[in-house]
Amino acid sequence: MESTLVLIKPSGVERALIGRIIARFESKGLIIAGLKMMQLDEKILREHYSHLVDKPFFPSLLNAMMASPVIALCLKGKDVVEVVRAMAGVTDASKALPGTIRGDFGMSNQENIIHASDSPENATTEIKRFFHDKEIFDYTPCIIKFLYSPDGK
Ligand code: FUP
Repeated sequence: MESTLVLIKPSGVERALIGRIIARFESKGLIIAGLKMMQLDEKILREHYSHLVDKPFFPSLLNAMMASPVIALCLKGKDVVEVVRAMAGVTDASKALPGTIRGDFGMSNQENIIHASDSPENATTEIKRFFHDKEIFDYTPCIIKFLYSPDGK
């Protein structure tokens, strides 16, 4: 089964949306394989957002991401990277569709509530960046047979 990395950003933590966001993932049938609160620093953010370090908004993005602790989640499921990106909505929350997390809870391009990995390859890298191996749990919830057919579809 595929895994992905989600961060509930300071815009989600400070606005007291942690429970509602995690509830959406649970209700969808995604398996929570890892979950923790952590304070990000410049080192990990320069790595995580290496594709953006030269952008004019990068200093502001750094401040926004260090404004409070974040919640890191490792979620598992069939095609979970694509599923969670769809649940997140487009980057600019003011343009994200109603029904998505950014669309329902945000109005900003930067303060856009969550991060979600954009490919299975990046998900593998990002899970390693935010979690130690022993913080990822391999278990099968007893509801699994009501989430998927016997052939995993
Ligand atoms: P996403 O994959 O949707 O998280 O989007 P990006 O990797 O392109 O951007 C990462 C983060 O940079 C966004 F979540 C918010 C921030 N950002 C800005 O602050 N301003 C911009 O114009 C674009 C992105």
